[in-house]
Amino acid sequence: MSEPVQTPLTKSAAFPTRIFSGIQPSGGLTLGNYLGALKRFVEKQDEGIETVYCLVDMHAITVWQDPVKLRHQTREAAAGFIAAGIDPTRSILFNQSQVTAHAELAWIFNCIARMGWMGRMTQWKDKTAGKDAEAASLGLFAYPALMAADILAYKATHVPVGEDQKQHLELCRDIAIKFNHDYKVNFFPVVEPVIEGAATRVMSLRDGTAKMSKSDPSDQSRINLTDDADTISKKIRKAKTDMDPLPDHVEGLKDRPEAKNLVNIYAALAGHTPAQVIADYAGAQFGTFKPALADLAVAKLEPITTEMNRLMKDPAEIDRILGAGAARADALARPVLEQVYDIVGMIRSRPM
Ligand code: AQP
Repeated sequence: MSEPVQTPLTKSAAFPTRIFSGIQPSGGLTLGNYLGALKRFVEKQDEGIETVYCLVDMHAITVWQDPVKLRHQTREAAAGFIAAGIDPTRSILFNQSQVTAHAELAWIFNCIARMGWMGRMTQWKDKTAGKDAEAASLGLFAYPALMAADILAYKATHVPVGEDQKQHLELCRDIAIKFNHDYKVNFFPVVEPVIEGAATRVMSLRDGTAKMSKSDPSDQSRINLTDDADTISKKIRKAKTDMDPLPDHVEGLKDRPEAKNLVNIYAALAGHTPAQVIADYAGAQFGTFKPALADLAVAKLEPITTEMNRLMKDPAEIDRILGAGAARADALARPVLEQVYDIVGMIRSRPM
C-alpha cells in the first residue's frame, strides 16, 4: 500500500531543523487532533528530526477550565501522546506552564505584535462569534503571541499543524520578521508550517462544514481518543451523510462535505490518498462504507485507547515524564530568552 507523499522539510542554512508543536489540554483529544497533529508528530520523531512537543495548558486557560479537570486532561493528553508513539526519551514532551520562558517571551511578543494583527485572526472571530467579544479574556485575544513564543523559544524551524492553525503560524512569521527587523538582528527563524496528509482538517460528524473540535457541545460530533470500540462504531454509523453512493472520482466529493470528510478520515487512517479510497469504494452506499470505516477506526484507535488507560493508572509517572521533559525544554529555551532580553536592552545582573 502506498503512503500519501510527504514533502521533505525545507532546510535553512542559518537555523538547524527543529520541530515544535503543541495541543491544548482543553478537553479530551479528538480524532482531529490525532490525524491533524499527533500522528504526524510521531512520524516526524521517527524520521529522526529533533522534536519538541508541548501540552499548552496556558493556552487552555484562555477560556475557563475547571482546575481539577485541567490537571486530569493534561495527564490524559500526555498519556495520549505516549500511547500514540511519542517516546519521551527521543522527543521532548512537557506541559507549557513548567517552562516559564514561554510566558516571558510572550510578553515581549505582545509588545511586538499589533492589535490589528490579532483582531484579524479567524480563531478569535470564531470563538467570539455571537458572543460579547468585550467579555472574552485578554488571553484569548493575545493567544497567537503566546503561540509564537512557544515556537520561537526553541528557534523551531517547522511546525506540524492542522489547516486551522495556518493563520496563527503566519502571524508567528510576522512576529519573527518584525522582531528581527526592529532590532536589526537575524535572531529568530521564519517558521514553516507543515500541513500535509489526507486529514489536515477533520470535520464534525454532525456537520461537514464545521471543524471536529474537543469543545463542541455535542459529543456525537467527534471521536474522542478515550471512546471505546462500541462508541466509535456507533458514532461513525450515525454520522451525517447525504443519500448518494460514493462517486467514482474524488472530484465527485465536491459539494458533499460529509462524504468528503468520511473519505478523508478513511484515507488518513489507512495511510492512503482519498483517490485510492474512492477507487476501492466507487459506487458504494454508506451502508457499506460506514461499517468499513468503523472497523478501520476501531483497529487503529483501540490500541491507543488501551495504552492510554494503562498509563493513566500511574499519574505520578506521567508527572515525572512531564517534569523531566520540562527540564530539557528549559535548558533549550532559557538561553534563547536571555539573549532576547539582551537584544531588547534589559539589564540582567541578578546573581544566578
Ligand atoms: N479537526 C481537526 N482536524 C485537523 N487538525 C486538527 N487539530 C485540531 N482539530 C483538528 C490540530 O490539533 C492541534 C492541536 O489543536 P488544539 O487542541 O491546540 O487547538 P484547536 O485547533 O483549537 O483544537 P480544538 O479541538 O478545536 O480545541 P478547542 O475546542 O479547545 O478549541 C493543532 O495542530 C490543530 O491544527
